[in-house]
Amino acid sequence: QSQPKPTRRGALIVVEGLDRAGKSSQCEMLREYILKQGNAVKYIRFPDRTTPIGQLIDNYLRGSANQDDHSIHLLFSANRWEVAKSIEQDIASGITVIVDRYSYSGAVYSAAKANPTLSLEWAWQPELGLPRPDICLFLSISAQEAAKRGGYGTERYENETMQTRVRELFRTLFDRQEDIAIIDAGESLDEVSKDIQKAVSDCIARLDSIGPLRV
Ligand code: T5A
Ligand code: NA
Repeated sequence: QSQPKPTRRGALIVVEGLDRAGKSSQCEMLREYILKQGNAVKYIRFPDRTTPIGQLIDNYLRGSANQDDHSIHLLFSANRWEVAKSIEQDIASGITVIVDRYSYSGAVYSAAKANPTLSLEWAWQPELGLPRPDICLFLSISAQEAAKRGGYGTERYENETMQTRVRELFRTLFDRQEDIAIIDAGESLDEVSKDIQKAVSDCIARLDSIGPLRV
C-alpha cells in the first residue's frame, strides 16, 4: 500500500534592516519570486497595525500617544504573539511566510532608547518561544546611502541618534544569532533581489536535505 504523501513545510523568512533599507520593496519582489516557482506564499509585517494592539502601537509611533518604554516594548512583542499560532499553522501546511520586521527590530529599537532598565538582554526575553526563522535577511545600508533615499519621516525613531544606535545594536544582536544573511542593500533593486533569491534558495535547499551528525 502506498504511503500518504507528506506535505513539505513552508519556510519562515524574515527581512530586517534599517529605515529605508528597502525591506517592503524586497518582500514584494521575493513574494513574486516564490510564487513563480509554484510555491504557496504569504506576506506579513510587524507591527501589524490592524489589530487592537497594533492600533495602540500605531498611535505611539505617530506620536499621538505616549507609553512607558517597557510597556510599548511588550505591546510590540504581544503583536507578534497574537499571530504566532497562525504562522506555525501556515508553515506546517506548506505555505512559506515572508515577515517584514520581526523580533530583531523588536529588541533593537527598544534597547536603542538607552533606558537603564531596558537592555538588549531584557528586550529579547519576551521573544523567546516565537517561531524561529529559517533565515533572517538583514538589508544592510550605510547612513549616507539611506539618506539618498529621502529624509527622515515624522514617526518616532526616525532621527539620527536613534538610527545610529539601532545600527550598532543590530550588529551586537546578530553576533549572537544563527541563520542571519547580511545582504548589501545599497545596490539596485534588482541586484539586491538577486542576492536575496540566492540566500533564500540555499536556505530552502538546506530545509530539504538531511543534516550531518555534529559534535
Ligand atoms: N519597531 C518595529 C519597533 O520599535 N519594534 C518592533 O517590534 C517593530 C516590529 C515602524 C517602526 O517600528 C519600529 C521600527 C520602525 O521605526 P515599519 O512600519 O516597518 O516600522 O517601518 P517603515 O517605515 O514602513 O519601513 P521603512 O521606512 O523601514 O522602509 P523599508 O521597508 O525598509 O523600505 P521601502 O521598501 O519602503 O523603501 C524605501 C524607499 O527607498 C526606495 C523605495 O522605492 C522607497 O522609496 N528603495 C530604493 N531606492 C534605490 N535602490 C534600492 N535598492 C531601493 N530599495 C528601496
Ligand atoms: Na517598510
